[in-house]
Amino acid sequence: MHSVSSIQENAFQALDSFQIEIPSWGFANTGTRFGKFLQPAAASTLEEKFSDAGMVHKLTGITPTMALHVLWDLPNGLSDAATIKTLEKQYNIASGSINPNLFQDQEYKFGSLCNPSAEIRGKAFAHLLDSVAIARELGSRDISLWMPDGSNYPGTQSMRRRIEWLEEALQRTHAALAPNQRLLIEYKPFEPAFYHTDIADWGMAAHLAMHTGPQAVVLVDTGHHYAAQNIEQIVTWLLHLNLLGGFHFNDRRYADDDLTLGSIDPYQIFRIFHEIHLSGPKALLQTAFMIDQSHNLKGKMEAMIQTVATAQELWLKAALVDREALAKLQTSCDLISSEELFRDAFWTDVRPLVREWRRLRGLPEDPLAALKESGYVDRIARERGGKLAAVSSYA
Ligand code: PSV
Ligand code: MN
Ligand code: MN
Repeated sequence: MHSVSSIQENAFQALDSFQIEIPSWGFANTGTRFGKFLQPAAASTLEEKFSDAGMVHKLTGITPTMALHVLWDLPNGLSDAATIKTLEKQYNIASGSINPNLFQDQEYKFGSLCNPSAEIRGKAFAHLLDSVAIARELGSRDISLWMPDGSNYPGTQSMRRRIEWLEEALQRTHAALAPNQRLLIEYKPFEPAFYHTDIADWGMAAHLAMHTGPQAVVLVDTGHHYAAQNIEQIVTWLLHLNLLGGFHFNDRRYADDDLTLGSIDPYQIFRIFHEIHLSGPKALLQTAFMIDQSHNLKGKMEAMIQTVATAQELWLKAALVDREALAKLQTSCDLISSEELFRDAFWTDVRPLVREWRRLRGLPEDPLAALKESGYVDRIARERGGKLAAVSSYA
């Protein structure tokens, strides 16, 4: 039996170890292919995104970095880096992962790095190199690659040749990385391509990472799996292979819905976090926790803070699993006791512990309520409301 103070000590240690990156595109107006519902408080400039991210960090204390999408946030490439450095200081938010954009240009109709045209492949590769340079300039460790490449109809593309083109491009990108940089390879089973996708699952991503080089690792976006796939088992394999680079967290009901984390299945995230806790502090250092959500209907600030707080609670719940006791029960195949031990942690109401942790660190105990009281959303809605919102049309 653990004493109350040792539970609190472990809990606070777990909370101290947890940070999560927020995406710039989570503050902008996004939508579905059927349209967008514009929100007056949505950010349409880079400064507004930094301001929003800074506010989320101020209220939660655990989101010191913001992921940037090159085309949406640095339309002029490297020359925008100086502005970003000023904004970082002004709003107390550092640049996080750098996301190349290989999916919006008209030329990518038949693919980017896997396009049959050598010229278009070259253009996509040049964009990757630019993204590596931007990351280096901004001191970002991770370049987070997702590409939409694939095809819609059988027989219309050579899947085989496209593997070879991809392997080559990634190896050449790896050669441009600084020693402290990493290339995160994200997979997704379908959408926008509906017949074949060039990096469709974790096996393909893992192969590509191994083939590419030691600084290439896999990114798991929780929304990028078929229904009923065991994501924590995939995470376990990647940890075992030392190939897990990070996560894009979001929740889903059907496909890549990008709903707020834990809104549909919080137990799923708990089970993933349990595997990270099992792997120890080194695995944690190498695992980038990032949010990849766009809030179509919920208020953007509210949704982001709700997500961050939910992630924090689930991280703590997973930390509460008595892993030693669980290992013994697993060895003796005591099914009910082991499952109940696991579920007990999940069902523990950790919110009082998190509130206490926040209080001791001078943070608001209830960040969502603090956001409301601050009047921030009302103010930005007034200030930004008149402007036409920026377009980030695909998420
Ligand atoms: C693609 O669905 C994706 O998950 C990639 O990570 C993109 O960078 C992101 O969404 C854009 O929202
Ligand atoms: Mn993603
Ligand atoms: Mn996605």
